[in-house]
Amino acid sequence: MTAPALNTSHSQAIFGAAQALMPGGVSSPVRAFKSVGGQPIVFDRVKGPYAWDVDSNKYIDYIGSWGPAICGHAHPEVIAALQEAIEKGTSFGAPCALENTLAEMVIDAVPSVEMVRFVNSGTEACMAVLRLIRAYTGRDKVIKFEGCYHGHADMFLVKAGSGVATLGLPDSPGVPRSTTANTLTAPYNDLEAVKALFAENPDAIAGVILEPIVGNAGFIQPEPGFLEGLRELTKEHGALLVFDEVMTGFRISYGGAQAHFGVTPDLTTMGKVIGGGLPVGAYGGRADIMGMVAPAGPMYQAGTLSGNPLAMTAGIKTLELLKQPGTYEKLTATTQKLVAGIKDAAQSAGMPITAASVSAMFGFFLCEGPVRNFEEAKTTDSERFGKLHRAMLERGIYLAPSAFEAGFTSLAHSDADIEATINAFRESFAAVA
Ligand code: HOZ
Repeated sequence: MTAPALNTSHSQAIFGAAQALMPGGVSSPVRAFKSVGGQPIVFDRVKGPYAWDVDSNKYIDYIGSWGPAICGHAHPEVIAALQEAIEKGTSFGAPCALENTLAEMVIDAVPSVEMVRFVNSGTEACMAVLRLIRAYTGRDKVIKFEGCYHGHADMFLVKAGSGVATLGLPDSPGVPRSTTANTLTAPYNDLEAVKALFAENPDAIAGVILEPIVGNAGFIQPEPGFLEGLRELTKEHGALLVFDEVMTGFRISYGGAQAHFGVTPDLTTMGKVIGGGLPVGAYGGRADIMGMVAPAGPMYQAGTLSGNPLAMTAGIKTLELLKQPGTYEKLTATTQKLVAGIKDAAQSAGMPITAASVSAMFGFFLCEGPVRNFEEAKTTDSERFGKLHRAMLERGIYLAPSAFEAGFTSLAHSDADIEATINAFRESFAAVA
């Protein structure tokens, strides 16, 4: 069925004007729609599972601000808590009791976390955790995986996922070779490659960092034994294991991917959900390692807005909502229904697909699969994905504008929303087949 024409004239005018004001017209690359063609829509407001653009078009949103909106956008309880908190000020630059509350909640929930430091973004958390593992072990090298994204700090911009993968960029200019000389890479799900790196670099590797479920090269799950193998290997070589749970923290389960898989790293980075939609990141882990962080120890890291009362308030309220019984069962059922519908719709249109979900995180690739690493992810039909993305947008569905980003559902997505989305997939797959 042909979709009604989408009028995005106001979006186009605003994005046009933005070109002269901000590089590429955006504050972060993927949202510019470069890899899917067409122009981005400009948002006006969000509520529950929906987003409205400046032309008053309504979309069912599967990005959720790239993860934070797990309870639905602008949840009334989060908004009410923020309204109360804002009366007391927006930033103290001094200790506040709310930090203790959120820290206790994170420590209670996440198996690896005995102490935590709040920062303002996932990038900041990963940057700091790398300094920390180097400080603690006295070693310089780190292993990361191809297609994993740990923010845009220099030493992680090697075979990185997210926008780097979306735009097909080589490793970024401006990053000195000397900075990335200590960043070693391996294919995801390849324990033998990691073993080889440890053998080639005896007593030199500070740690291994990974997304325990990849969300920045599309959605890729760890194969059975992979996380366990990394846990053993790091222990054996006196290196630290770091889970980057910026996407998966409080999304895969209340205790994150580490609770879901039963593998406890030494350190964890977080972001997105723990900020309830405000800018927050955090890193935490074993108390003896966290004791290295200034002012308890010598490893320096600081931030003027870190632990600010608004971000803490939104995070606390969001975690309180997530802690209610049945939350993750509901998220899982919603997402499984969506993914089953996507698969069925693609198959009915005779299109190759591989799709999966865990809890409120999902993804699909337009290829036969299986997809176990970034090389295999790249076999997805990106050109057709671009057309599919446009067809879905015309039918009121807002998907990540990249074949290499995961999708996110929320507690606010109803059965009717999922059914409407599956119908849109049916029509869109047929339209682009
Ligand atoms: N790095 C985020 C996606 N994994 C944000 C993308 C954007 O807003 O451009």
